[in-house]
Amino acid sequence: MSNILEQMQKDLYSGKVEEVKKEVKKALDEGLSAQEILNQGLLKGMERAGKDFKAGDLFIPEVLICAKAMHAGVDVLRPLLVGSGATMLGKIVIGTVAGDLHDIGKNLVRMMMEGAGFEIIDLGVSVPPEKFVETVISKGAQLIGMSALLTTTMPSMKTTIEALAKAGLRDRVKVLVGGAPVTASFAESIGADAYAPDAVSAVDMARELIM
Ligand code: B1M
Repeated sequence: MSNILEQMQKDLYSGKVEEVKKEVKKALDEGLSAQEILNQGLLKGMERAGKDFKAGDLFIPEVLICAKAMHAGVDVLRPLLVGSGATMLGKIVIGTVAGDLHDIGKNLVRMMMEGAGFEIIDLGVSVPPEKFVETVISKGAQLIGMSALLTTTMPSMKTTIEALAKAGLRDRVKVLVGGAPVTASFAESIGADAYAPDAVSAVDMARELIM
């Protein structure tokens, strides 16, 4: 692996925001692709932080600092991942479900969807079911994308689908779910239309569902 990617992983793990930004720019200058830098540099660094967090070797403030460095690196890549001049394929409301503050994966999904030409309304984190429903009505969205990273917040996906049905919207809005603990069988069990394991397949699924 290129030295710059290894250094990027280390600096992301140490939360060195400015260094990570510089390394992302340098890696681009060296000819690495945005996707390669994202997968082999930034996400690998975050993965290491995740392992150590799980093992109890890193604590929340430290993981937050890693996440800040991750966001800084992704910001540099954003124009390349998102592309330009794409036409709007449809409207998607996206958010992390109620009680859940994890947004790195959701932001990647949003970026990829924007890049593919969808109009995205991002409700942020800890989005209650009624907020999803309200936004579908006010913005006329065709799809809701929900992200959950905690097993304890996954049930909010089901509650949101029930709230859509109660509002009489279920027939005209598709539901896509994802996030590390979410599976295809869970998606099916709660009545979602689709599950995507990563940001790239989320775009494929959205295309299939809306178009
Ligand atoms: Co938290 N956390 N965290 N955390 N955190 C996890 C998720 C955990 C697995 C760590 C662990 O113990 N191993 C664990 C959950 C355990 C469980 O539920 N089974 C956990 C926990 C327990 C917690 C707290 C409860 C800790 C505590 O307080 N004791 C707490 C909860 C706070 C809350 O949400 N209410 C907490 C807090 C935090 C931080 C705030 C410190 C920080 C979040 C910062 C932020 O997001 N801005 C954080 C982080 C960073 C993590 C880990 C380390 C990394 C998550 C991440 O960003 N991954 C995570 C450990 C891990 O996952 N290994 C962990 C990278 C990201 C690109 O992947 O989000 O999976 P991911 O997204 C992927 C796919 O899943 C998919 O595409 C993305 C890109 O390919 N995808 C979708 C995601 N959403 C999608 C939506 C789609 C389709 C695909 O359609 C709409």
